[in-house]
Amino acid sequence: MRQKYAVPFVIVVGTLIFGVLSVIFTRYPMLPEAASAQAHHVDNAWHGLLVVEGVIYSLVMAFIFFCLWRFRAHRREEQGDRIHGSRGHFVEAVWVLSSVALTLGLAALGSQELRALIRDPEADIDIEVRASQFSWEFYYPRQQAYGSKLFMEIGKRHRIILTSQDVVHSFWVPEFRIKQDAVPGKVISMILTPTKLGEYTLLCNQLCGWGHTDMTAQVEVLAHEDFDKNVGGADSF
Ligand SMILES: [Cu+2]
Repeated sequence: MRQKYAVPFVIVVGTLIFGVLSVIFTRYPMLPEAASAQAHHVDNAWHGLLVVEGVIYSLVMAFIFFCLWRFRAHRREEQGDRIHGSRGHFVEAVWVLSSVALTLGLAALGSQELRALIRDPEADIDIEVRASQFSWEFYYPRQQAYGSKLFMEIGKRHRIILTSQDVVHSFWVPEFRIKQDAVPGKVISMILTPTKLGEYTLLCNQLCGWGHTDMTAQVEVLAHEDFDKNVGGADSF
């Protein structure tokens, strides 16, 4: 295959590879179901990144296949054709400038979604979440109730007020997407709005000691009446 076929080859084979990747990622999504109002901001950034990475990966792989074929060793030769010279400065300039543009573009996309996530700090329900090696405790100041299971009300904005008693932990419910570290000596808040009823698992997502993998808690998203029943009446649950 001649060198002049490099560009059409890379475009055609790259498109094929990207097509296959798109089918795989669409049929087997990597993210669990989204169950919070904030999730789509994270998903937008994730999918944007995935598309950009998919395009670059496909083009690079297609170019590698072209080079493997074009510069292979022929019979009785120990080495394939040597590459004499290159487009030098032009190729380098294109590579550097497109990398800078890509990095800035992705940073802009990420910061736009991040700004949308932290824009409105108003909340309907406050929950103090205390992390310690290796358990979680939840306290509802308005109801003066506490417990080891996190109850949330569907459609309401919850202010999760995170503290840690010892080392750095991290609050993460994969279906809600947002992850926030709990840092000793600091009070850190984030807003979560669950949008689907059901049970989920809260994981600690920061290696915090021997019991780290067991540092989980049940999360239940309830309708208004059930939430009041579970949190309102009792001092602890
Ligand atoms: Cu941990």
